[in-house]
Amino acid sequence: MDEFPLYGLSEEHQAIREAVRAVCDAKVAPFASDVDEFARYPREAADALRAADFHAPHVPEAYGGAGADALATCLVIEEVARACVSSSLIPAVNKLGSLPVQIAGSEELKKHYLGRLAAGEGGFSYCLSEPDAGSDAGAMKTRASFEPGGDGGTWILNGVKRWITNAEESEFYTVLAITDPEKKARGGISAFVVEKSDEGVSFGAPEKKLGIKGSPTREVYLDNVRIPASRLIGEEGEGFAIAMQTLDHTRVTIAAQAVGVAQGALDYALSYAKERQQFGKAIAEFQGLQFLLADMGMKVEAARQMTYAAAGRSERGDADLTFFGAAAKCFASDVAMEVTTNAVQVLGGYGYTREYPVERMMRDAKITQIYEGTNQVQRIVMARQLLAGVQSEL
Ligand code: COS
Repeated sequence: MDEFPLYGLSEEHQAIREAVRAVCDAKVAPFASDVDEFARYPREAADALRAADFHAPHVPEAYGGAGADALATCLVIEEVARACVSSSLIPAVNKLGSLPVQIAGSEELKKHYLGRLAAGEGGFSYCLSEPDAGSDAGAMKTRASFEPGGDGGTWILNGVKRWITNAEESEFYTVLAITDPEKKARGGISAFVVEKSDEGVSFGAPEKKLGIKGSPTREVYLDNVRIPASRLIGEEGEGFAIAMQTLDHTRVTIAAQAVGVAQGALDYALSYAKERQQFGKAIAEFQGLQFLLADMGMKVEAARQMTYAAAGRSERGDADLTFFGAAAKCFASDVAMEVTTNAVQVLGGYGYTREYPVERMMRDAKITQIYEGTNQVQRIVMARQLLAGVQSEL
């Protein structure tokens, strides 16, 4: 009951929002345009988030982390995305990459890797997708074969992972690989922790993207990478289920990112509309524009409420999280695309130039409809849940 007093944020959650916003106003927003313009890593944001312990807030206190719950983690990501979407991928992808360890890893793996992540010794990326395995994640070809021997044996990984956010920047990688080609997604895929420093790990050139230009996206090459058996996450064959369970939780964080960028664009459009004079008055006084702004505000708020509701389910591990994670991500990202596009419209010709931030926000928003499962995949996930009778009891 304390979590959502009178269906609002607790004082603790509000305080977290204010604290992140202060960091973002001072150390993230001022660099957002430069980061985009030069497609450079948001080093200032990374340092500031690390200093304030917002770089991987989800890591439990038991492993040296800030111990933020799912809603607090969403608030961090939302606020960072409001200032700079590229920077918001730091806390978001650190959660995505490390959640498999947190969900299914041995105590030894958790202590070692969650501890190092929390301490700022390296970021964590997630390697599921491949050149020919995007929506059809089960079609992956990366192979892990086992070689028995002293100390429990060795896993040898070979393959190519594509679209890996923060690749090369991160020290740690959760890698999904085939361990039984007959079974594939049904018991034939396993999850492993790979380190950047492992022999045989290398990276492709950064992708030249439409948006989130400050967040490096590269291929990850695994060429006879030999890792100890202790780096297997969970049991052999559990990898696909762990990967899907992870996405159930982290799709909520993408929804938060989408809400953040939409709010950033709305804030800018509102202040511009009050300043910009045409026909002798501020354009905010025209009802046609007011209707547009009202729709933007209404949709951002609906997306936010859905995201927070999904975050509550993520924190509690409710049975309908799969539906809510997909629904929040799909709805919020569609709203982000619409609201950022309309923010460009409010600014007219100015909005179409790089002198103003809304075109960056529009380009950044687009990815939220694509990654962590396209919105078409989200609709497949939702429909399956509905047809299976897994629905909210609210
Ligand atoms: N939680 C736990 N386990 C799950 C799960 C979930 N949400 N969803 C699936 N699984 C497990 C199940 O155990 C299932 O086996 P059973 O049906 O025998 O129980 C197994 O995984 C295979 O699931 P499914 O049959 O649904 O797999 P499909 O190949 O049909 O794929 C989709 C389903 C398309 C939904 C899935 O591949 C997907 O989410 N694709 C998008 C991937 C993605 O988000 N990529 C972005 C990469 S991260 S940037």
